[in-house]
Amino acid sequence: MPHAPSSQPPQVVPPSPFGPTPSVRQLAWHELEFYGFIHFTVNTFTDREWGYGDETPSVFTPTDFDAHQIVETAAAGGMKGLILTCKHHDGFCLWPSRYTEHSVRNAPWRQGNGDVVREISDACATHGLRFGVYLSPWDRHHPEYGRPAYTTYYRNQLRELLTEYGPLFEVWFDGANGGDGYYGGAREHRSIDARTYYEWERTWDLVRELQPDACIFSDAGPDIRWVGNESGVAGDPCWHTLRPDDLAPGAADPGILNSGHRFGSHWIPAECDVSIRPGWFYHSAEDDQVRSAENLLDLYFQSVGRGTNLLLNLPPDRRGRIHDNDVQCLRAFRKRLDAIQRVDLTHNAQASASQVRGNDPAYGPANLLDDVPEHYWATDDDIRDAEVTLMFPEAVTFNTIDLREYLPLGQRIERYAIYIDQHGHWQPIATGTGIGRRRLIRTAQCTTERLRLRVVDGPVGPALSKWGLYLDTEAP
Ligand code: FUL
Repeated sequence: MPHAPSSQPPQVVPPSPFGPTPSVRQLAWHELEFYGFIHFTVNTFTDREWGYGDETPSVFTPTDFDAHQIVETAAAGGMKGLILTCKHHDGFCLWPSRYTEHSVRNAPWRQGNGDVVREISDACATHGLRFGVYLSPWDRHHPEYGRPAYTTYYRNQLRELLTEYGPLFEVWFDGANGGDGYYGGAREHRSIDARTYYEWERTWDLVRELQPDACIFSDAGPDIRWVGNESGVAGDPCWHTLRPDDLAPGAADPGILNSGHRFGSHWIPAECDVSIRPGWFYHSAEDDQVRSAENLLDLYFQSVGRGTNLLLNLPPDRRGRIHDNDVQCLRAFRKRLDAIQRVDLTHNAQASASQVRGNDPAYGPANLLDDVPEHYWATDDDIRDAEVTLMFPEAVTFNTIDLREYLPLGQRIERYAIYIDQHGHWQPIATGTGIGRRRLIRTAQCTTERLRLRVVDGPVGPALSKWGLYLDTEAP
């Protein structure tokens, strides 16, 4: 029998959380889903991916830098924030740091009065995007790299970025570490112990102290983990939980990061970073190798659609703007995604469930359809096999399914199967493991008046907050 929407407060106590659960800052981060990376530095002008560290600041000569064009491009693509490479491995600083001469202060751009970090962070604020920073731990320019003096320098710079550019949503700590470099003229190989050299606990404490709402990203968390590849593809499943015991930035197993640990001790969800072009920095030779909108859509389904966030890199060109090919691609991608999600076909469905927690309508399956993220369908604690059925007044045609768990109660659902009613028989159309923040499922085009979701083998009963259904009319 269909259950009424949950307008009444619950009479029955909610399920206890299962395993680790997200912090408030992690929950806010999950909501972002899609945001951008901006890779920009001397490499843009030397045509390299990793500067050696001996580049002179005079090469940094954007001819028409336009933070608004960059941020507007991101916003039009549906990005909710931008993370800027304030300093990449070459050590050149995009802001006039007090602690080095190797910065925009000594570049011809804006007669040495420019500050890329300021302009991008201000433009983000103007256009309603969140702002985040990338500060490369590895510095191939600094003479003290590899010795204790450098880590003091690194934290001083971090402090500048944490205190002078407004609220940050994410601080990105790269795992790439050590190797050949200029190192103040030494031109040698320097290696460090990735686990101990940077004194990560101390460094992260600084972020907690100065930007308590910012999520800390590294290979191993503590808030967000790397997904283990740079191709934008999350594991299937990609659990939000991890046992980070043996992991450190620059010392983590990509396979483990890609899938997480089902019964991990910490909530450390994955982020998929990938570039819109082959390189992270702009190279004119790659102007005709910008991804297609269809390819971006596939990546979206393989990242956001597996519960992770998608961090897509847009490299500004030598003008200091996003190249038109990238702008067009991002726009086309957005148009395509919006068209898919425009109509949620469940809007006039009725939902019924095999079991509802304490028979309390506050936990009823209508919660899956009301678009209130705090409302969820839940069962009694001992239910390990449960079903929800959607009934439509007329047959609907769809090929895309959208499921979301209620994350404050942990990642609970193990396996799921979806069936359609074909002339009175339940026919399976999709099965899988793990739902989490979001599970987008592409199916063959189906037409039915009844649809069923079954969840089995969970360690506890489910807490599911959304079931959406779309028709992608341009599906390949
Ligand atoms: C890597 C770096 O080495 C690349 O240059 C890029 O910044 C990527 C996002 O992270 O570790």
